[in-house]
Amino acid sequence: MSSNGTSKKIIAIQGDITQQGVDAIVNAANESLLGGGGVDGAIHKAAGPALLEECRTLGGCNVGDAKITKGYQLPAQWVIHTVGPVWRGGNDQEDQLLASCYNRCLEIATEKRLKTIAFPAISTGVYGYPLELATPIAIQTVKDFLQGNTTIQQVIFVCFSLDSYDCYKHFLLEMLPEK
Ligand code: AR6
Repeated sequence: MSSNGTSKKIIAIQGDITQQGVDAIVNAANESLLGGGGVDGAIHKAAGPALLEECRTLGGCNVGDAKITKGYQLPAQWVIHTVGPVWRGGNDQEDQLLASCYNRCLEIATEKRLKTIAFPAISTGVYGYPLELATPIAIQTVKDFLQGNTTIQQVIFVCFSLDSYDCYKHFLLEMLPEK
């Protein structure tokens, strides 16, 4: 499932983000940056203990912000750790904070002159953000960012479940109809 409105590509796949051979994968972390469950646990397990050692030097991360580390044993060269908002019903700036996560990751990737980046569905697991509300924010934020000045050529949304893949397919068709 892909869209090619410009030469920069946005695609969704179903898979495991730890297997992606891109320049950077994004981790849906927590404010401590010291690991956890979900995609965070999977990334730390696949990267090996050196990732946690580097994360310990970062001093945590605020909600809506991001920090970069090396990828260690991952096929990806870099990991960009971001902290999504916990869903509290929608009146606690969740949408702005979620958009900020995507923007900060893309800014950091651009500063490093990276070309390819893979995102998980930030906040839609343990943090409880409804997938059908989070997905259009993810797509719109990436689409807007790619219209500006960036080295990024390809953004991959890596969907762990079939449900999330179906959701991304639906919104990509609706929001990026030029295919
Ligand atoms: N590849 C891609 N996506 C995955 C993978 C994977 N290997 N594993 C899970 N997902 P979550 P959050 C999907 O809970 O909601 C952690 O404990 C998952 O299906 O990982 O931002 C952190 O330390 C879901 O769609 O992250 C924090 O404490 C998406 O990744 C907290 O969870 C995000 O689910 C962050 O919660």
